[in-house]
Amino acid sequence: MISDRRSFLGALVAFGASATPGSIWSGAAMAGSSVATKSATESLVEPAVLRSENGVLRAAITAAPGKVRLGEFVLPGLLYNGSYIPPLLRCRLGDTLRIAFKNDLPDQASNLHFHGMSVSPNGKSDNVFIHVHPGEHFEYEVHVPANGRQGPGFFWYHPHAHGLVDKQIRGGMSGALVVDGFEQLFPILRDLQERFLLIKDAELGDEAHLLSINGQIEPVLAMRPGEAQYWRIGNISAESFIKFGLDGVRLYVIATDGHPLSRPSPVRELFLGPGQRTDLLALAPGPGAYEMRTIAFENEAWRKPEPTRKLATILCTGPTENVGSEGAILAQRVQSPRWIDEVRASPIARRRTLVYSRTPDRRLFMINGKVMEEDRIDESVRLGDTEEWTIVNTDQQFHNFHIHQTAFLVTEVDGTRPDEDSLHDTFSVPRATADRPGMLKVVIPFTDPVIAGRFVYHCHAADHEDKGMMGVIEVGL
Ligand SMILES: [Cu+2]
Repeated sequence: MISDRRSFLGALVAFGASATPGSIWSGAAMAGSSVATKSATESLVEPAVLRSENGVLRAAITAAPGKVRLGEFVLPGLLYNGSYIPPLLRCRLGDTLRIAFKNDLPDQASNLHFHGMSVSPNGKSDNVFIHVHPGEHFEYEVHVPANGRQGPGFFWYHPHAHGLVDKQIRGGMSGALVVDGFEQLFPILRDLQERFLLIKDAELGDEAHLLSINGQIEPVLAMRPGEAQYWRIGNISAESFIKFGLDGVRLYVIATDGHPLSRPSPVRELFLGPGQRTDLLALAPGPGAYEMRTIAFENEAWRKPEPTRKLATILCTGPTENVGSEGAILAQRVQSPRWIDEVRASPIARRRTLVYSRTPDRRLFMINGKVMEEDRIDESVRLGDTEEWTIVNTDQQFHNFHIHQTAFLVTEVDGTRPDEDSLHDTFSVPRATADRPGMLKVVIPFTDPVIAGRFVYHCHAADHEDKGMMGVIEVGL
């Protein structure tokens, strides 16, 4: 739309982009304002990695304003260590994360949250009630239990200072966190190339936005014909619900939000709300170029779906590989006990209902009619209990449900019972229709002693969370 293009040019001038207007778009800035850019031919770049050594992951992470270059655009960002894709943190069960966090943002508090981790919410650990003010340091010390519910998997880190989260994640403050060892569950992974696809969404003004993978616009992923690769895809954007699929390449899910399936499960398309991750085996077809594209869907009843757009190109060239035949993939079975089996076998100690709503002017988003207050405890839960929570969405747009320190089992979505083979820590709550609210039912284990304490649950569309759609839970004896 023309108005978008004009304001866009204004933004580009303001932030010093060097592109000339004629070269900025190969496609139009579409209705709904997703922006198509010139096709790139850049190979996908893996994020930089920081690994634990001798049981300790030492990292210094500084939040500060900085410029972000995304394809042809230069934008003002809020960055960790000056990078739109900050270091991927890799540790193992039993390790301690010692992270020196410095807030060099000039005007706003921040902190760190370790999304999806079953670790302590107290003290210097994964404590979202810590506020690190501008100019201040905080030394995080997060112990990853060797023998708790926490297993190997793909998680992420981002700020959680209430009211400021959306702006900071959208500016670039989010990165990947991995607990290594997943290959012990799926031995085939030992032979495969591992790739991270970290999806972010940058704001370009006037609702125009720019989806990227590893900070790249429409990157190229090289595969050999017939090759299997290990893909770890994370939606680490602030608030985007993204449905997408691939031509040609066959996909088999092996984990959701870091939690293993019992066996690889073929999938044709993926729907990842903000905060969700999935681990997949990707099996390349014959030689050729294939596209990863978004799939249009109606996120908000009052807005037309955004048009489909390209996310990446999969380029299959070179000699044929034999490593990843479909038979070898489908023969994989997780032999060790899984947390999901414990959750399924646990009696429901209590049922609760959370009703999501908002004010018509969109200034307040609520759970059970209340906006978040850090000093109020909304739900008190007994350690050791497993509960069933029903999230009722009265709003005609998607929200999602995320709870800190524990995963959950999805048992019902809008009246249908999905055949779930893995746990989640974040899951989309369908929007209301004109006739009835959207509904998600989950079973949540509060069984790991390490999670005792005070933490939060919320919609992970960070704008909604900032505007109140969050509650405080206390798990105790
Ligand atoms: Cu929401």
